[in-house]
Amino acid sequence: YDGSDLWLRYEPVGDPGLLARYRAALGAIVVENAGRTEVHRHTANLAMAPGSTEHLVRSTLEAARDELVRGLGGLLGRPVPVRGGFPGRAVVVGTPDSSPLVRRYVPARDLSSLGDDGYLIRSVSRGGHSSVFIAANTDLAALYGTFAFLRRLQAQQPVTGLDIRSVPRIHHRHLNYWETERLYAGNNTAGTGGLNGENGAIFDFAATGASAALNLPVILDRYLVAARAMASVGINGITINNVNANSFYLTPAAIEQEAALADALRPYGIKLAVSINYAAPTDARFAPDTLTREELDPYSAKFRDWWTRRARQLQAAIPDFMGFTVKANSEGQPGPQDLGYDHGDGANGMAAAVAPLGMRIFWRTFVYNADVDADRLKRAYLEFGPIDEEPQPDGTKGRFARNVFLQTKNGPLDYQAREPANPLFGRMEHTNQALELQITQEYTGQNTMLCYLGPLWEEVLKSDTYATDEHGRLLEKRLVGNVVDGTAQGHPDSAIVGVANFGNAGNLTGHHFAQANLYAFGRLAWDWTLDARGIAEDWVRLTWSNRDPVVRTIVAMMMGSREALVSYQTPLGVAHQFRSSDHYGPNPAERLARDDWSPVYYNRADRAGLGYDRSPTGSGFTAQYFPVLAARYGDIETVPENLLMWFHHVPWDRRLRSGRIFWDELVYRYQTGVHYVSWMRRAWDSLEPCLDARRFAEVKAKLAAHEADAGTWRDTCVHYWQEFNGLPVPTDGPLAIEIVVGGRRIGGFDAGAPSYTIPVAAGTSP
Ligand code: BDP
Repeated sequence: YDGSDLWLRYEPVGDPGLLARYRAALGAIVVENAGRTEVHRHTANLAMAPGSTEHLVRSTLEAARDELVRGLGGLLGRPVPVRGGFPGRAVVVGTPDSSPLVRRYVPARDLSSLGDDGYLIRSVSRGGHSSVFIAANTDLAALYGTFAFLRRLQAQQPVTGLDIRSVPRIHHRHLNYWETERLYAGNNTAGTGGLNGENGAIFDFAATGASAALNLPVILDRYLVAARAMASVGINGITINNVNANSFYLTPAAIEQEAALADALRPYGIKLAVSINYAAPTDARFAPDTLTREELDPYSAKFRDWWTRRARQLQAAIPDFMGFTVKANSEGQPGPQDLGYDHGDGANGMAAAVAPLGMRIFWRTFVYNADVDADRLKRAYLEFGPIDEEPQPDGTKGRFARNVFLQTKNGPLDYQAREPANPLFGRMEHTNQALELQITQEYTGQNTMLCYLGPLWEEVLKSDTYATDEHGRLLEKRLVGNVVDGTAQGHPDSAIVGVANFGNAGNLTGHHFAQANLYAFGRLAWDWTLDARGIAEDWVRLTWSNRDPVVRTIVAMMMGSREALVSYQTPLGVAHQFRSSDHYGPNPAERLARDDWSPVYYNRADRAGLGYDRSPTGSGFTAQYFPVLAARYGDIETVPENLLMWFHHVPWDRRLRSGRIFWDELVYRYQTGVHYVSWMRRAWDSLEPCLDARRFAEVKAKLAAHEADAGTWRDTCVHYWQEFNGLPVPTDGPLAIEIVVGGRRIGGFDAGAPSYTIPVAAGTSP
């Protein structure tokens, strides 16, 4: 088995008793009126590659029916027939609109609170037989319910006596697809061509040529696996190109291909958006419809009309096109500031251009400029905060238009393995905010290291902003997740975005365990209150095995993996020590032309100590947080140790909570991280008899490289710090590693004293 079906494997149920029960309960599939909507407009461009096991479906209900045929057939080890009528012992899928059975057996009031995306799964008895109803208000939600039901069987949970209801907390659950730029995920060079040498991307566009059919059919089967995987966890949109945007994606040749892609993804509820360059109107490819640089004025009719025309073209080909993602005045990209305007002017100009078409603008807040403020982290709030506060003529506050989302990375720096939450969350009261997480492992081991990001995201989503009202009183329900889902500030619209890791590798993500990050993102996007451990367990059962010892071991490996990575790469809050060429290996000594791209800028190593002082006596960045956090982070006595160097320059001999001095503690952390990887390698080896040969061997090979590279991180960093402090490296006693989640020990290994604990998902709150 090569991993190419991700978690949609549908392996036959191994336990004979359970198999018999499933077979007895699930005798037929009933999806009334499955073929009634025709959703393909560009079908001429779509065809499967010869020998593909995927096939095109025409409607969402057809996708649900086919998934049940595939899933139940696989799990039950024999075909389950599709039937009309009401045969009993059936799985019935539909909406009141599509299905007379749903109208008859599911009371309308039970559906009324499900919204457009929620579903219910319930057992219904009739004539001595029980059937399972998967019902919703829309076909898409019925598809979500179908996947959730199949997940139950995959994880060997009961399928009788069901009464399940699930509604997502966040409306827009999107991926941003950037692998075209640096290929961190599963890529090899055996692509079929692709735009500008962007081999390795899953969406493989032909740069030239009249026919949109040029590359699509060859890889359509892979798109459909990706589409099913996305839909199975509720992802409902994707921005298909890099944020450092190439305007090709707005040209007619590209739009024709995007339309074909949109058609293939539409039955699965995945809508398209495109990243744009603010100065696209000046691009010669649009001649004679081009503007001059001076005409990029966001208030001018010329500028707005240009974008309206582009949006119209897209909408004509893709009726449900979502809008644009914009990286402006960030890392050299053009933007409204080039003409003396601010982000509010620029975002609103574009928003006005697309609002009549029902589209949105996702405007990124990833801005920094160390020439203006010495501390790069301060820039985003300085640029966006005042616009959010600005009084409006109608008496309200905040200038950003309603159809603008500000898209903000979880931390104030750049997708590091640990960051405090971005201070923009909680402070931007009057603006729609989308949380942007990085699924692809740019800074977390890329395609080589096993790093489960669930704990990182859980930590962020459950971080308290400690927001206060105008009297300084703490407000209720102000976790980052509450801000993102709109409940904290009463925003009706909400969004979360994951920068995704599909490539053209057979298993789509390169490292088999990178699939877990995609899965976890989707599950958390649906319900951010879930815990990362439970998600990991689900994923392991769906992807690897249902045998309890195997599940326990793999979950334990995953749950400690991120904390281990933090330990051997950037322990105790030192950030961004990556070599600039690839963001994979270490280079703490690197000094680049730009200060704020340089590891030395972040580590500030000197004879006195290590770390960046952002306290009131340093850069003062801590003041951007609400008072509780500002005080906690600003004081070296109270800052959480896992963020120590994020906020303070720490003396080498400072005594830490373990009783060790800072230098010794630092070295122990590096050691611990490497030891953990060695333990993961041994734990994996112990699973050989229980796992399929190919994937076992592939992960084994990755873990060997992982272990070596973790050692390189430790050695490079420790030796470099030593050049400043001249202190001896403390002897490496054997370590006992415990993996503790939420106070509960879930695994670890004992190699003798001194004992050492990796606090998993301990969070940055106390
Ligand atoms: C950085 C990446 C760069 C992205 C940038 C961004 O290295 O490729 O363009 O983030 O988010 O981490 O815009």
